[in-house]
Amino acid sequence: MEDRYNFKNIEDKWQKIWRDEKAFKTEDEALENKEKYYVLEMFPYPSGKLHMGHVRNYSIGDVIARFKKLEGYNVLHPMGWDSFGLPAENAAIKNKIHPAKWTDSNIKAMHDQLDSLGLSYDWDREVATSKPEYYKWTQWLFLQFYKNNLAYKKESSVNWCPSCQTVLANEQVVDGKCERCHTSVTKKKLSQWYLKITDYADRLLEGLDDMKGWPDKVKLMQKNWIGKSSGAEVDFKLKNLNKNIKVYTTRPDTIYGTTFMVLAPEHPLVDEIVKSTEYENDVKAYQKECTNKSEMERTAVKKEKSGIFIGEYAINPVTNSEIPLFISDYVMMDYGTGAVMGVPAHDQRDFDFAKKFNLDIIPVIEPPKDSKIDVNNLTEAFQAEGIMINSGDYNGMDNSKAIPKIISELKSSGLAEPKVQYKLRDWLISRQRYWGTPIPMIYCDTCGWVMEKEENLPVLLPTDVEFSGKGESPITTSKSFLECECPVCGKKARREVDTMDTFLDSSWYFLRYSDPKNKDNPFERDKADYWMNVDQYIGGVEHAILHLLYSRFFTMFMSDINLVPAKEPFENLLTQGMVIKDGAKMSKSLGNVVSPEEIQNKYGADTARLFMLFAAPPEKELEWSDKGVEGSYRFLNRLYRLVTDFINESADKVLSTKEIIIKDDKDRELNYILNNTIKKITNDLSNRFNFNTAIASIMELVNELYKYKQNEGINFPLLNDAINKLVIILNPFVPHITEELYEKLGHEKKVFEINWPSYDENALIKDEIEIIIQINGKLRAKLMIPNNYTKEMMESEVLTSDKIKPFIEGKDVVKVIAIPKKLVNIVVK
Ligand code: ANZ
Ligand code: ZN
Ligand code: ZN
Repeated sequence: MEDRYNFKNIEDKWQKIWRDEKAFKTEDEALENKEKYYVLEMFPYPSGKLHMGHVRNYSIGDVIARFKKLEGYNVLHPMGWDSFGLPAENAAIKNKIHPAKWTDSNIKAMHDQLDSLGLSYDWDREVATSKPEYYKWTQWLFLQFYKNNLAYKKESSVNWCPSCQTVLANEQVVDGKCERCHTSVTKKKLSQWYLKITDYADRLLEGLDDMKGWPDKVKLMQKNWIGKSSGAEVDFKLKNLNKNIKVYTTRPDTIYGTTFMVLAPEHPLVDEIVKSTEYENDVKAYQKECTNKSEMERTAVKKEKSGIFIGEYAINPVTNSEIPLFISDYVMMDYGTGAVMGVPAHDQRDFDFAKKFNLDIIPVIEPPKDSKIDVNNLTEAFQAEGIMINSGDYNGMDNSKAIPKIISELKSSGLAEPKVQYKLRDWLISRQRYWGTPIPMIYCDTCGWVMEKEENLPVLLPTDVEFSGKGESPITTSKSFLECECPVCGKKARREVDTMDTFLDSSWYFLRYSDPKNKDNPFERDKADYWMNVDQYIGGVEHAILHLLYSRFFTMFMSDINLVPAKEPFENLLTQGMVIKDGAKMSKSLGNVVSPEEIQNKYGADTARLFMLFAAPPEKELEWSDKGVEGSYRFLNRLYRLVTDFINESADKVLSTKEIIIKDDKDRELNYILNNTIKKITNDLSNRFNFNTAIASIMELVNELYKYKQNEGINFPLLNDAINKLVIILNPFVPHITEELYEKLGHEKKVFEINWPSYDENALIKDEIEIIIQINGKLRAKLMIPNNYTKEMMESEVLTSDKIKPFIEGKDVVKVIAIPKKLVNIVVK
């Protein structure tokens, strides 16, 4: 009877068994006293369709989860949905369907797709951030931030996407454009909620040092984002107005070279300086020009500098010279003091500015003697270290040594303070959208902003809203939502209509999985204690900064208020590479998308998984290849044939694996390859996630098994052992076909119920050498022994050898001298 690999039947069958038997349900530690392992893939936005990037991400996670379970860990491997966000709202406007309905049907569709890939999730722990049971706790957490003075409302000029009609965080503005719709971002004054992540800047930075399990590139990106720098704030007197202006500089050593000063156009002193002067109108016009520019545009290093003189001078505190005052868009108001001392000789932006406005360039640091730079005729700023010149008493000193000296000298005259600065800004969390977590705050004319009472949470999203796509957030069209009672004085009040940035939802979901159904708390402390940290987190590198930084911030805060033990959420991080085709990321606009369904229908989920895992190491880009997919499919067919043929051929054989006797070299060779493969896979899966090389060596094992079967006198117990173990070690990669084959091999237990095979170190000793055996100094025999045998092992091997027995039988062995790799001399009487 021909038995062909029918992936469709096999995959449906095993998915049903896993579902029905709740094969991957996780027990809390109270029930099972096992060591835990928490593996997590970044949860998706429920767009309705999986793409290849998802398949790759989840296949990687699934291998780890299944492997750890086989190793005997109590594995937590959950999945959920980052289900708030703009697409649902846009769909509501376009298709007249409520965002909740649209989201729910997408979740269902994607859940089915995940199941069809055979992913080993504990679906009993599924969470969706847009469900009231979940966002109740996001709101509760917001209130904890508020109570701890880490949430505040502030009027500010914000990034505004005119097309999405919402505020964007700096991080969501890419090259001056909206990250989502690519419309140019403008500025708008709005009163917004912020979380004070800057209070945690130092801890977020220092924490990185201990995070051995994170890729260096991700840590560096976070470090740069936090952007700690140290320097000083220095006071410059104004010539006419009786005021000082503070600048922030990281290079006080260059102060003698300061030939002008630049203020941000928004600097509060500008209006006062130009009021009723001839400069007033031009300055106003320039300021207006700047308002619509993004930070990215303004600070680009290469761009042509613009600016305007504002009719005032400052006094350089060390040279007493008068320096002209400008405004320019390259100085940002929200960094440092919003004012810089212009040192054109040593700062490129200042250099460009000085060239444009014909300002003095005074070098104060000398390039090394052997360099070609003419310090009195610079063609660009000299930004490196060197010896001080044109700097009074500091001449001749290393510039780095001068920094603290100049700071302390200025400090003693009350003109400077050492200062540490961060690039990191507070996190703007208000969004003028409907489909997000309502911010649980209430405005009362008498009491101001007050918190909704915790017992009234969740503040539910209203349903009586219109999705017109125009103007303000749809939430503002709901009467029932807006009007409420002040929780403090009971008077009529109104609710905050902004919802939260969805990054808040995803900043704590990994904790909710530890106790997803809890109605009284975000999670039980005990459960978080047991499950945290996430042992292995897997996701795209595009989340290196925002999601991963915010999650760290949330976790630190929750640890400060004793909600969680861990200060860091993710022990190990794997950032998987992109899936590309024809050299570019798969995308609709390029028309190079291959859908997972297409591949699954043609070849099955196991083939799709195997291809993804085999084609490249997880961190690297994966180039799509139809040939590669076919190759993976052929391999699975070959595997299927190998095992089913073996079952037929061995039907009448005794196959006890307890007693495997290695009879000859070909047995020894196979046993070696088998154990070596298990060892390699175990290492590859435990430490490095080198799935591609792991799979390559399993393929090699399959080749060897085919070869072995060609031999005369097959050792069936050995072959049986090898084939059983082959099926188990392939299981994490291709779970359906291996469960099927394991069942065909006659096992009652399923692979998900058994243990990972161990390997036999002895079988790995392969290289043998010939040694000489002497009896009383005379050569009597030669013997093959493993080349790494110790003296003791040689001795016992030789004394029990059939070749030697005749020489020593009935005699007294007085002495045995063994020289490793060479000879054994036996002295007998
Ligand atoms: C004088 C100087 C001389 C500077 C020199 C640099 C080199 P980081 O390291 O990023 O913190 N700066 C200060 N505030 C600014 C603002 N609001 N907008 C734009 N630029 C600002 O950079 C600090 C340096 O950036 C400061 O040191 C200042 O220029 C400028 F040879 O002061 B420096
Ligand atoms: Zn937009
Ligand atoms: Zn009130």
